[in-house]
Amino acid sequence: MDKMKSLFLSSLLVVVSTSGLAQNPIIQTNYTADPAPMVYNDKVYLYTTHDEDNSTWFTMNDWRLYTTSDMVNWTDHGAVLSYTDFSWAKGDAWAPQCIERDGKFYMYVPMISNINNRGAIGVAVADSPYGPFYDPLGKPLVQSEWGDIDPTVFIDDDRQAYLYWGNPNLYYVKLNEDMISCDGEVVHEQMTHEAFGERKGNQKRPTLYEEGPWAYKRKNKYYMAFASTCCPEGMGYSMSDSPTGPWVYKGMIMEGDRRSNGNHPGIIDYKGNTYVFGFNYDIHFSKISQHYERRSICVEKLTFNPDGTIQQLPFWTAKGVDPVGKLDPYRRIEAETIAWSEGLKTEKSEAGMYVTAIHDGDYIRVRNVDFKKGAKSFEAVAASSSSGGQIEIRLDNKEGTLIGTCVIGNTGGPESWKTFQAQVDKVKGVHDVYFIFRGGEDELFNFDCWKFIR
Ligand code: FUB
Repeated sequence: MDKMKSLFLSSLLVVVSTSGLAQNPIIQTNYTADPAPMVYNDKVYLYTTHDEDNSTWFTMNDWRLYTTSDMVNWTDHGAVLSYTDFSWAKGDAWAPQCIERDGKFYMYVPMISNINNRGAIGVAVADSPYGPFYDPLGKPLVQSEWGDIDPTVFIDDDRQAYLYWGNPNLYYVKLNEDMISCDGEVVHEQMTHEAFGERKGNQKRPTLYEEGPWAYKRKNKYYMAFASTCCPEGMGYSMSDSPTGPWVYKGMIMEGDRRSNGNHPGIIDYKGNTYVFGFNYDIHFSKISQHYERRSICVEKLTFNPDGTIQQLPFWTAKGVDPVGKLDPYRRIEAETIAWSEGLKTEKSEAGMYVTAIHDGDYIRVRNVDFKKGAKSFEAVAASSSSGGQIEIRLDNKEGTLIGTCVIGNTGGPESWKTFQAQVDKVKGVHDVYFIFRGGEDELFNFDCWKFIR
């Protein structure tokens, strides 16, 4: 990938809001990029790439999944696919997209192929959006001599599926109904100024199209959003009356900004709104001023003009988007369901996901918790090989009303789970809930799930 790293970024130190009111970036426990949101059965499934914590360049080994039903509380499902699941791949688990067809889930992923040492696109299939995904082909779906990255997949209303991809050119091919074979030849889109805008001073990349295409349809208009120019990358888009073009460049969804070297649009309609996902480097820059590829996914709401064009957004706001649902606290909520957190990591064991690396002062915020039936007590499933700690339960902000404290003791091991209970003060209505972790200097405990009892 032809990316000039912007050295000036190393002097930028971005301060992520620690007020507990921030909503962007939406994932704080891992570095995530290249958002691929999918709506299925009234839920958003967000497939992501994953920059390793120590990544200095694009150190990316697997694809992760996060889900939400309210656009603010995101549940971490960990890695659902890795490049090691493809016998022909040797690394670089880059921008994916997953789509459902007739009850099966198809994930298109670019990797470096060990056949010709270049980027190639594979497909993995599962019976559930959570996986397990497997490689039905045992070879790339698309492999050319020029290197192929950033697939986006789209099924039109007539059920014809299309796969688009490419940097610095845009290609597409029709997919057969089986979704794992191509119908006909690969088409190289005409990279004209009219189609993708004009970039000045770069003969190899004459248009604003850089990479990361995202195909989307609304009211019979086709949209091709893409990471635009480099670097920094913004997000541009073109429109067409057909999924195969001709495309007409319409402008920027978001201008490039020094706070984000890269970008990568993912667009969905959900609960009456349209959302665009992308990423910035805020969490990374809040820790270290050196520029590395450690990115964090953000989301904003899109607004359309009557002619279908998109109103340009400012750079990612800290506020992000408003909730479009409420959290039911009387059912088991996974601890890794998080609107905002500080200091925490998540881990996957055979028993499932849990929150770990919990130290004194770290916290989780969950939003829009609906205490419509009140609550008498709180229950947490946790495990500790140390002396444990406490979970302070506070309402509406980090220093808000303390309604209870759940004491977590030693359980005999980091995955020896036990249920702990605490009485809570009277609570009614809809609140943001903060779990503030308290204890000694060492790691306190691992946190699996929680609920309130009426
Ligand atoms: O994340 C690795 C690569 O960087 C993606 O494939 C591109 O879209 C860019 O985001």
